Parts: sequence; C-alpha cells; structure tokens
Amino acid sequence: MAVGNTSAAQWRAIEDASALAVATRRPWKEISPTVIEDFQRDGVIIMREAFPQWVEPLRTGLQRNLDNPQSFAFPCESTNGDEPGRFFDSYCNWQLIPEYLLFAFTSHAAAIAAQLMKSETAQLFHDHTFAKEPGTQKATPWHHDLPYYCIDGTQTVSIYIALDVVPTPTAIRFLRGSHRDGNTYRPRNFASGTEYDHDDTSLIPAPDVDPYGSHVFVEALDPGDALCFDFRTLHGTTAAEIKNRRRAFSTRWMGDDVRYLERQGETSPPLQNLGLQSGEVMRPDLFPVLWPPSHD
Ligand SMILES: O=C(O)CCC(=O)C(=O)O
Repeated sequence: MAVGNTSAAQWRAIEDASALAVATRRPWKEISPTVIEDFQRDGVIIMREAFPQWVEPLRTGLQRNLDNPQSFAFPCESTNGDEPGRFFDSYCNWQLIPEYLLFAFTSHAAAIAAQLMKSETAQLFHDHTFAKEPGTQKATPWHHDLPYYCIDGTQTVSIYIALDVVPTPTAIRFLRGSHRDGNTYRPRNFASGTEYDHDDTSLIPAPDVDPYGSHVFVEALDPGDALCFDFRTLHGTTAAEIKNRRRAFSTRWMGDDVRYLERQGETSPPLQNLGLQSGEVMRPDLFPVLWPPSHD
C-alpha cells in the first residue's frame, strides 16, 4: 500500500455550494455560556452524546471512503507496509459522499460551531475522516492544524465525532490553552513525522508534548461524542496499540475573521487554483456558509 497522499477523485463536484446552503436548513442547538468559555480558554471541549443519530450514517459514509479510497478526494495512508495495522484519512469529500453532505447541511454542527467560535457565521472548510484499524501502533504526531491550511484567523473549530468507543490510551490528547500561545508550528507528515517543506521562517518546530503532562486534556469517547477544538490547539496521540477500530468524522469550520492565506509551502488539503489573494474571504460557492441557517 502506498504511503501518503495518492491520486484520487477531484474534490469539487458541485458548481455552486452556496445554492445548496440556501436550499437547506440547519437546526439550532443551544450551547451554555460556560461551555463556550471553556472552549475559548482551553481551545478544546468534549460534548457528550452530541450526535448519536449521525453515528450510523457517518460510519456508512466512511466505509465508502475505506472501500474505495481512490474514488474520493485526498486519501492518505500513514502506516508503512512493515508497520502493523492501518492509519487512513481522507478529506474534502462532503460533495462526493451523501452521508457527509447531509450531515454538513442538515445537522446542528453549524449552530454549535458558530456559538463556540463566538461568530455570526459558520463557513464549512472541509470534512476529514480518520480510521485506525486494530493493531495500529502509530502515534499521531503533535501538531496544530492551522499551518496545514491555506487560511488564517482566530475563529475556528473542528467538530470531531467519535464513531467507535475510544479508551483513554488511544484517544487524542490536547495541550490546553496552546491555541493562545501565539506560536505557529511547522506542519508534520503523519506517516513519517517529518516536517513539511516550507519557506515561511515564522513557523517553528512543533514541540513534543509530554502526553501525560498536567496540562494535557484527554477523554475516553463513546460513539456520537464530539471533541471540539480550535485549529491552533496542539494535539497528538501516543503510539499505544489500537485494540478496537477507531473511526472518526470531523468537520472543520471557519468564523467571521478567517481569510485566505497564500502559504509559502505545501498545504493539506492541497487546494489549488482557488482564485483568491491573501486576505480575501473564502469563496462561499466552494466553502458554504451554513450559519445563519437560512437565507430568507
Ligand atoms: O484521530 C487522530 O489521531 C488525529 C486527528 C487529528 O489530528 C485532527 O482531527 O486534526
């Protein structure tokens, strides 16, 4: 099995996603002010039983990804042939996988994202699925997501939904408050752990955080639980062996202050030809604005 990104389907299947946003509605779900403040302070929160009704549809969607990776966008294998298990991820597939599209356009994820980001709007950047199969002993390297992306801003959130039971030893760990440390760390390749090629001298090497340190946030998860974290929050895992499948579905959301940024190096997703200059708003025809929920 080839490691890293391989050739695959195009991620743009829908001409004008903003028309789809106008044609659909998303429900409201109230988030308490305490939870919003926890998110703003720590850069991560857990929402228990946030999406139980979406576990089965999202598993079905992810299975399409796993069965036929090349039919979808940006499939990536991060375990080498001589390593046990499988660490798979794929992103930007909501236009190609109906269950992902329905989740984005009809679930209460957009309402949750807008409130946590303290933003008037929630714009979908992309979806991202992960599967670690039993036997995998591959750590997710410590990193934060913002420098992988062709955007900049402070109002961001990933809503990462567990699709299996995840015990603490193999759960994602977050360094509380790291979204506020002002640093931007060099992206790292998940397969090799090496840094991306980058000409941006403002990026510094990501620290290897002590996974058992006192500022580390880690929670065992049940299917339907959601971890919500800022794109700047450092996170990673240990190399503890995966005993049961560990699948997850994430949507990445942008708030009012997020703008396109032309990075001086590789990005992931490697989105080309967006027709944007640094500082411009991300195009709603490609990245639909899903909160406010309707355009009446
Ligand atoms: O599931 C994992 O181990 C990695 C997830 C991750 O890095 C992310 O969602 O940004």
